Amino acid sequence: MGKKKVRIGMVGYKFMGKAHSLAYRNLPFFFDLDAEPVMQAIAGRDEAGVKAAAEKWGWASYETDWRRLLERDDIDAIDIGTPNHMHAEIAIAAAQAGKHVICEKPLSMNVKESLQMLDAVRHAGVVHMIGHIYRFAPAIQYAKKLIRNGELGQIYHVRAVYLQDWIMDPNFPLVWRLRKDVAGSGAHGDLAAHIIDLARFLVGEIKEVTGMMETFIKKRPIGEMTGGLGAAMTSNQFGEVDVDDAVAFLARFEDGAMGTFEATRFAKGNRNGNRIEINGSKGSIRWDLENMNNLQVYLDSDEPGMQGFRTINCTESEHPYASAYWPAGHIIGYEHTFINMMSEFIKGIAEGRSPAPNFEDGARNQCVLEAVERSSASRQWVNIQAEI
Ligand code: SOE
Repeated sequence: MGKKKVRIGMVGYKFMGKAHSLAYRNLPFFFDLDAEPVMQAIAGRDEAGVKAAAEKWGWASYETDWRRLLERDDIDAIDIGTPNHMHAEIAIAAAQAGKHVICEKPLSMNVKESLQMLDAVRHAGVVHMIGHIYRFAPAIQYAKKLIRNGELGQIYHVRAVYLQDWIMDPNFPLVWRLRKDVAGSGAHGDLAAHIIDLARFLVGEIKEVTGMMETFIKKRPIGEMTGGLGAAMTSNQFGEVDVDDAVAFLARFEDGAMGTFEATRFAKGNRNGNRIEINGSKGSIRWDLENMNNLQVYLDSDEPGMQGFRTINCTESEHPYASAYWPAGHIIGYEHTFINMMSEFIKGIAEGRSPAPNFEDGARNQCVLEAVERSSASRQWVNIQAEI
């Protein structure tokens, strides 16, 4: 008997469209699962663009209206890689049409929408997942194992930053990622959402936050994204930037740890500086995306005189996902985190369960995002109210 096929319909064909396409293509090459993805159809509004993407990345067909994907009975799962303001509408419609769904982060524009999305997938009984890829780096998975096994002891500190610099030029245009009506927020939903996910995964739930947000460049020429993180001006007119360029917040975790978080697109020289350090009563870990295979570990149990941070190259068979690829020491990269994530999505569909991170994680993440926004506006500490 052949493998179960999971026929994917993907919405969006820019940066995330490319990353997800590559993951579906390479998944059966590296993972031997009971089911495999079929790249059935890709959707996008611009016919020339979506057709070219379909041909280049290997999709069997294309549509110029995402709703067509939901009407087709040769599609089992919908993959959403659109700008954020479309996530809720597509995900809810997909669930109502009985399709499994994977959605890019942040889950939605606000908590209300996230809860509606969660309600829709639960009600329909479909498998759901959100695209927080960084928890699928073998080094992060291994850090989780160390923390779960108590190797770090009681966790006292979480110190996380996500630093980029790609919009610092004042002439970088006002693209969808800088518009509140399309993105919801700026560095906050784009970058802080990732480090919140890492912290929730590794340490647990956040109880309360106090934060500040800043927009350094308040007007920019109108423009649009051109693929990846490239952009072009489409007009000489200027528009107002109504999202944050940077955010910082303090957090208290339910288990007593304290956290500091910073996400910015204004940290010169930092192209994709996603870093986290966790300190416990018996040890610490440090991770840096730009050196993503390495995990730095300090353990108090090391003999005196030999104590210090050691660097573990997480490419050994003990490190989750690593053995799907190459022999030890043969490193993997950014795109492999997407393949690892898709392996869980496809497995989840075959087994009829929603793997983490799913819409519940997305909604809890959104509760933290929204609490930080409220705290920044009110200059008060805000409790996380997760009605989930
Ligand atoms: C741009 O800031 C971006 O591509 C984010 O949108 C992604 O979520 C992050 O993984 C890398 O940076």
